[in-house]
Amino acid sequence: MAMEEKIDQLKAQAAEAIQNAATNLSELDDIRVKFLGKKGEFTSILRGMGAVAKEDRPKIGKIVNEAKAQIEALIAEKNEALKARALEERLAKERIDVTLPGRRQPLGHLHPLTLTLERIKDIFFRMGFSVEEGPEIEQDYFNFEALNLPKDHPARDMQDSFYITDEILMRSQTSPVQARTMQKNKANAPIRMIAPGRVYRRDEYDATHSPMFTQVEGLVIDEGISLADLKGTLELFLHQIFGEDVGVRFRPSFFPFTEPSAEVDISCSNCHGKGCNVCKGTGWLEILGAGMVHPHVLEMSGYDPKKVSGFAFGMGVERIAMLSYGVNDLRLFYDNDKRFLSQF
Ligand code: 2NL
Repeated sequence: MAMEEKIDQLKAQAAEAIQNAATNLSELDDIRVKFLGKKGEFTSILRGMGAVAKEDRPKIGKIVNEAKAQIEALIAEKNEALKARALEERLAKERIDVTLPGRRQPLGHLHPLTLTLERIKDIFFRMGFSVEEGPEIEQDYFNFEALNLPKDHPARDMQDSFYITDEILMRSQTSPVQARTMQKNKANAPIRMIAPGRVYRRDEYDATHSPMFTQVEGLVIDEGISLADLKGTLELFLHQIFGEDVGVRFRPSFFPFTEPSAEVDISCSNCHGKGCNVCKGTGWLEILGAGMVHPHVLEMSGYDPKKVSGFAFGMGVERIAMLSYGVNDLRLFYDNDKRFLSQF
């Protein structure tokens, strides 16, 4: 019978298409629509049933439905096979080699200024100094007045400051921490302290200046403290930080809060005293300011200059770091460029 032949033919076509043509799930779906869909081949056969003799209709209908069921089964089978193959492909592609070495987490480290400050603190700690801290936003009184720098004192120009109000400023030195410590202490109680921290001055920003830098100041007060103690302490410190063979010299100078005052130089590490462009031909590098605490400063903070005396000093941590690491531009410490920082 022509109808039965046509159904057999369609079945064979569908089976072949499913077997060979379908290489992925969407192609398989196209085949399903083509044969079994609403406008598909088998639907059109069922529509053509009008032309079939009445008594033959149930038989043809049965054959069509069986054929459709067989094709559906083939599609389901192929569907499973394609899914399994897709999964295999994905597993092969996304395979993880658990024997590969892990990705290393880059480890940070301390900033060169922190490293330098730690070395400075460690040297003074071993000489029995305590480490004191204080506010960066400071009262004019502690920053200047208590240090023998009254309001109209010309030496205030030396460190043009950032004022917030007439009475409040960004501290221009860490000496207010010493002044606060002295005033907190009982009268004439001995002091052996350093005050490290950030200070602010209205300076240019260039290779050797910055409006913000790190300072360490020190203060020793006790009965019978002399210039010999100052020299011995600072010489010991400089030999520990720059090496035993470094030369140290003291030059007379002026600070409003010390009398007498000195500037302390070390021999140039670049030319060992011969004179070069680093030391501007002198063979020496200025590294510290120091002096015997002015009697006014002692008195103002409740100490009796007839009973006790003291010495004080100040240094820039950036300058020490530049000299010990051979860095020629201070701005490198603040740029946060990892190519620079990773070298320490
Ligand atoms: C420098 C100079 C110096 C002081 C700081 C000081 C503090 C008190 C009393 C007396 Cl409470 N003096 N500090 C003394 C001499 C020099 O620093 O070149 N700093 C970067």
